[in-house]
Amino acid sequence: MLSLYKIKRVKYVIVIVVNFSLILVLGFNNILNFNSIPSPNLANDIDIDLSLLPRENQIQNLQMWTNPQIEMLIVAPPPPSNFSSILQPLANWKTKKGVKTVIATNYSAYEGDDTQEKIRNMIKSYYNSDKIQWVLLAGDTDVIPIRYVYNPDALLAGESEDVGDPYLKPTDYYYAELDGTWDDDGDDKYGESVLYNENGIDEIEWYPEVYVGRFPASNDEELGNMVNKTLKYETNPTVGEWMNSILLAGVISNYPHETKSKIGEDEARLTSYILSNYVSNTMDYTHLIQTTSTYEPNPSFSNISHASFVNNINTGYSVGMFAGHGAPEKMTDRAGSSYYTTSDANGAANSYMPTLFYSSTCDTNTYDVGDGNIGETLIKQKDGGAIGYVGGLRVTWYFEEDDNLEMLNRGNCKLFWREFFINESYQQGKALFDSKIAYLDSEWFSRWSNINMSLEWERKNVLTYSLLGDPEVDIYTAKPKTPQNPFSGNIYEGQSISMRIKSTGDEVLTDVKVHLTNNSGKYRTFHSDESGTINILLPLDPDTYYFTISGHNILPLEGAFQTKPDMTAPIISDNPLMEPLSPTVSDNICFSINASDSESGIENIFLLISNDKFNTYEYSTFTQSSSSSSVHTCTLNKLDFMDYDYAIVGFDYANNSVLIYNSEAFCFQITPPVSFYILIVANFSIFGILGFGVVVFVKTWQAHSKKYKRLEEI
Ligand SMILES: [Ca+2]
Ligand SMILES: [Ca+2]
Ligand SMILES: [Ca+2]
Ligand SMILES: [Ca+2]
Repeated sequence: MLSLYKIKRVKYVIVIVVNFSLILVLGFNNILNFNSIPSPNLANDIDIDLSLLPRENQIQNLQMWTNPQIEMLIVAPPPPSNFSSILQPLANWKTKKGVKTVIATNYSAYEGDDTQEKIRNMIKSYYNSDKIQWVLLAGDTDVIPIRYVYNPDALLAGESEDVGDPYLKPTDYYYAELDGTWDDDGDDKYGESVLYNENGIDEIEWYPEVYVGRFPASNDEELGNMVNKTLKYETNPTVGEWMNSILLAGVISNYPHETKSKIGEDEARLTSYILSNYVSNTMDYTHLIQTTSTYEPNPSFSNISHASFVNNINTGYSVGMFAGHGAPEKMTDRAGSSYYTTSDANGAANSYMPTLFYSSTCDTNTYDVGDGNIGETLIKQKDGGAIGYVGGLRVTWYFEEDDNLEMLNRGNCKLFWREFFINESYQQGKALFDSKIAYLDSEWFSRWSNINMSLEWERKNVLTYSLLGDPEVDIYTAKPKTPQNPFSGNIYEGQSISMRIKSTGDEVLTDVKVHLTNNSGKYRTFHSDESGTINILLPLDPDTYYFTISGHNILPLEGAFQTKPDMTAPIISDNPLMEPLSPTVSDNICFSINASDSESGIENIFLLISNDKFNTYEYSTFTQSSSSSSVHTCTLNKLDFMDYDYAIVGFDYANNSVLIYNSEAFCFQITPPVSFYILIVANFSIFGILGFGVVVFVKTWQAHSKKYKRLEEI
């Protein structure tokens, strides 16, 4: 009982102390409120440390301008080969448009059991340091060797290859898939599946890291032709309807009587699907097919003949495909009729209208065995033929009754065009390798537990379809537009530019990139967002910049502009509006000002607010009310009742600043709410005149406590 009483006394003491301190604090505040202490800084040029204000990170911006990553690697043979000097104009152009490109010839300096491994380790090293995206192998397989992997697909299927070794198959996929060991058990059999690797692991990881293509040149002239054709295609193409055209050809793979279901294998089903689902109205098309009696073709088509197919290719198409059978020197149907041959490729008359061609067949791209295959012949044509060729280096596979067009050849081909048209992977290497990823991730594998990458034909199809041509080339799907120069008028150092680039026909260009560089090592590429908006933040210091604007279906535009110095601080109105004029604790307070900077532009405007004459302050940022307006607003959430001073600080992007302050006008007071006075009055009435009040209060409290106590005891 005694101890309980003592505790209660401690409580009374706490209650008293709290009440006194409340009165003291409130009272002191009252004195401050109503008897304004003269500020030590009465002048308008107050001294405030602005270094804490969050600013545009110029150091980070400079970093992004001065440390461009390599995006493309061209692998070329070392001197005395002339290849790297022949490739230099292509590397220069890629770099100029913002794809920083390096020609690498010193692969022999890298680790590796053979040249292929050294080249791959060099690619890996660039990938690890710069996350390169594009790899162009510059040379035929006698110059830049291809990797042969253990892949006895045809043997296991009871078939045979038309060319080459029955066990070892060529693939440039080795240079794209950089994670796998490719020879985990070190038995010199590369790319073994879980069934052949000694440790039961797949030596290939399957997902590619980089997009790989090859210029199959064996001499300077061939390489020069491929470089020049690619440069012309990208920088100065012959503009015409061909750029808006696709040619699709599909023939019979099996007659009805050859199949279990007695339904034939019509590749026209594949071409029709691609046409209906992916091409739709985006391009003009020519659809040439041969069909069995069991297939009713749709949509519109013409019957294919050797002459019609060759003539169409010769008139010029941006993209084209053939699905059927193939051999190194011909594309055929089941009966063996040829629709295109190496001889036709040699006579390709589509000068300055080179095609990205996809051959969903066997063997038309056997560039490691001689040079007479169709793919190599088309890509080597001086002005016409192919800008890119995707085809198999060896036998490829399809399954009958592939209703979903998802297995092996049909899945590969369908997904290539899906990537190209639907996912807008118009760069030919991206379309091919992204389609391989899409195939590996497709339902075909997830639906069936026995369909996986231990199957040699699945491995074969992913490995053998290869790209001849520059993987980075952006393929036309329409007549390209010419951009207007967006860098007219005065441009200032450090300027923040938000632009949408328009064509000469005044349409906004949405798939566009702007590359800027100068002679003092600045280098940066800006990509448009979906609306076509590009946001550029220029570095400080006046300089001359060279720009290149490029993109999908855009003719590149090059030019230069000078940035001017910005020595002028932003202009900010000295009569900010404050609403409400007499704020209370329950008001949000809105400030608005007029602010502009006609050089580099307004970077940030801050409202600084202080209740101790700027010994300390808090800040809030103004936002522009609309992109075309000079009005900027800043809203403060409810404040405690106190006296406040405020100031406004504005920065432009060139680091000029202005401080707006007026010691007489830039202050306001938030008066206590009515409830505050009631509280004080209540406290005073409880305490009365100090000691007496305390006694009364304590006694009252004590009496109540006893009552409660008694209640508890009952
Ligand atoms: Ca091995
Ligand atoms: Ca990988
Ligand atoms: Ca060759
Ligand atoms: Ca300025």
